[in-house]
Amino acid sequence: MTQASESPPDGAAADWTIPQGWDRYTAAEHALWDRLFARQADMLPGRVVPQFIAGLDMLRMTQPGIPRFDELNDRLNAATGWQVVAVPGLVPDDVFFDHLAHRRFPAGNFLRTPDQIDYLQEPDIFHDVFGHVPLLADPVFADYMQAYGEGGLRAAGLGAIERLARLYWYTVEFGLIRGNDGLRLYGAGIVSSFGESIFALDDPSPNRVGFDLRRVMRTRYKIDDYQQTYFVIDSFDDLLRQTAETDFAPIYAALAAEPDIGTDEVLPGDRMFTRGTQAWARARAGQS
Ligand code: HBI
Ligand code: FE
Repeated sequence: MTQASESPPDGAAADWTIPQGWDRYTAAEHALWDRLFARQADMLPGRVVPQFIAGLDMLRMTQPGIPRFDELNDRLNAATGWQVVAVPGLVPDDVFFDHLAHRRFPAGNFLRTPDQIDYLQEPDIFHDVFGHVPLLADPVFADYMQAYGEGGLRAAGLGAIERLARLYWYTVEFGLIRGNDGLRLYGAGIVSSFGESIFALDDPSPNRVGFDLRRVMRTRYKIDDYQQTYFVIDSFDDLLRQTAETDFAPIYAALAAEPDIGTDEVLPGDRMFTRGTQAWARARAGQS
């Protein structure tokens, strides 16, 4: 992911947090949030994991306008002990992990501009709050996110942050989950994107592969296009069990001897849900 500079900008606390500054959002920004919200909320039922919709309802995120973090936090804290804190943008890895380990989710306080409605690189408040926060109201996913932060702090000491960044990417940001009636979305990078919410589930291009911790930690990722491979978990319980109850140090040591796996590669041991055509990625490559 993008590197952030090492010391907090002017006006930010030592842990990089800033006030949300809710009063500064303009009417046009509230209207843009509502437009983004309506577009996703209309499409996601039947496509997203049910816990996501339950979280939107429980946190009253269905009310119009950009949410106030203080109100959101009253409900979120009651549900799982998590809270949302405002940050100016990407924060350094160790700062990010420390917040998660303490059940604080750092969210950008700014909203994208209308010309960035479908894509922007820095995580804004729509991605961070609409995409990430609903699942923080789910007790099992909430524990996974804390365990991820704790694992990140340990990984930093072992020089293995890139391994954990891949795990985050392919679960928290771009994960798919098995439902009773087919695959469902849960990754925040997908559910906050109109195009990828369709692509990740319905397009014949990408591979959809059963989640395997070591496999995921060896797999590179793309940050500037739809994913070429999505990994499918069985349940949040299973994800939590495979990570929180695993000692990563010996895995990092073993993986050091193994080559990285390309973004579109399929391995003999992969549990395939879909073998993708990669037509999308090939067409993109042909354009440039
Ligand atoms: N900072 N604000 C913010 N949001 C992120 O998702 C984020 C970050 N800093 C580091 C980071 N993510 C990743 O590099 C880690 O997940 C590895
Ligand atoms: Fe994110």
